[in-house]
Amino acid sequence: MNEIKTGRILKGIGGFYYVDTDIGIVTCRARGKLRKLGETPYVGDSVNISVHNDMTGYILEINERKNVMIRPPIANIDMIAIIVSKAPPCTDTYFIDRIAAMATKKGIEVCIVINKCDEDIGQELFDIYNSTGISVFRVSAKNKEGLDEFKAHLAGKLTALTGNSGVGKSTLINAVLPSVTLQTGEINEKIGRGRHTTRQVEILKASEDMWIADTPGFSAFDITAKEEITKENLKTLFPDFFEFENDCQYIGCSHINTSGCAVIDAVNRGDIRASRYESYKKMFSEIEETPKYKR
Ligand SMILES: Nc1nc2c(ncn2[C@@H]2O[C@H](COP(=O)(O)OP(=O)(O)OP(=O)(O)O)[C@@H](O)[C@H]2O)c(=O)[nH]1
Ligand SMILES: [Mg+2]
Ligand SMILES: [Zn+2]
Repeated sequence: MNEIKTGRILKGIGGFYYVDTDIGIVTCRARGKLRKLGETPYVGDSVNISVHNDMTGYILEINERKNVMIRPPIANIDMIAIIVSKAPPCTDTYFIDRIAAMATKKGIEVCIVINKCDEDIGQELFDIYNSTGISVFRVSAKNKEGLDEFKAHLAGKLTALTGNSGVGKSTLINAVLPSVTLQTGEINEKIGRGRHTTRQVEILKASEDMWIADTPGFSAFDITAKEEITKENLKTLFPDFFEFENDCQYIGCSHINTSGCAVIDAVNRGDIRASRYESYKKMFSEIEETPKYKR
């Protein structure tokens, strides 16, 4: 007898999908009809499946997605945790700001985790992002320090970890979930970068309402909200500008080279961090140069 169940895809390997249901993990293939429709199940998808007695089954349909990322492929994320570090491989603020803006465009909550605080507490990064209203945590995944506050923030969500290779995403998950042993990689000492140890996205279930996804390093991570970001709406993705922009002289001020711009004044006073404004300008000119973003 086949039973119909709904569950979440935790992992997909070689045409098999591991679906978490209330009767356990079911190993599924996608039904031929889905493939014909060109529908690819993603990790994170909520799916309806038909289960056999031996806990194998078929994915019948993919339920509507809240959001979806293409590289790495993952759906229905509640939060993106950007893992950063001031110790090698040092994270560039522009990368952080791009991910934060794109996630915000998709309506996905963002938090920032400064890892490797045993080597460098990342004071500058902490100050910059604390001033944006984004939640910032400081941890050492290696020494298992500072984890409680971050863990509390994960409750009730599917959180995808992202960040440049070698920043410690997999080490952090191993520290947060003692039952898990993900593979981690050394930093290449010559170039000070990670080695892209994690190659696939995988969701780990921390508890009944807490899910964490390990993902490959940042270079493979693109958020498809790109094409929805325009010169007009870009500033709405920088919450640290909000309290100043009502005082701009021009309605609809783009905060680029305009006189009477209260955002530029705030940058000059140090009330908005220079690196944040630099990222804004860089994204703005990227949009100008590419009238229609392509994937
Ligand atoms: N000093 C220090 N080293 C750490 C910390 N966390 C991770 N590392 C080290 O950083 C290196 C990379 O860690 P990973 O967890 O593999 O990094 P990752 O972000 O998963 O990298 P990719 O899978 O390549 O994207 C390893 O040598 C870890 O031991 C930390 O808190 N402090
Ligand atoms: Mg990894
Ligand atoms: Zn302005």
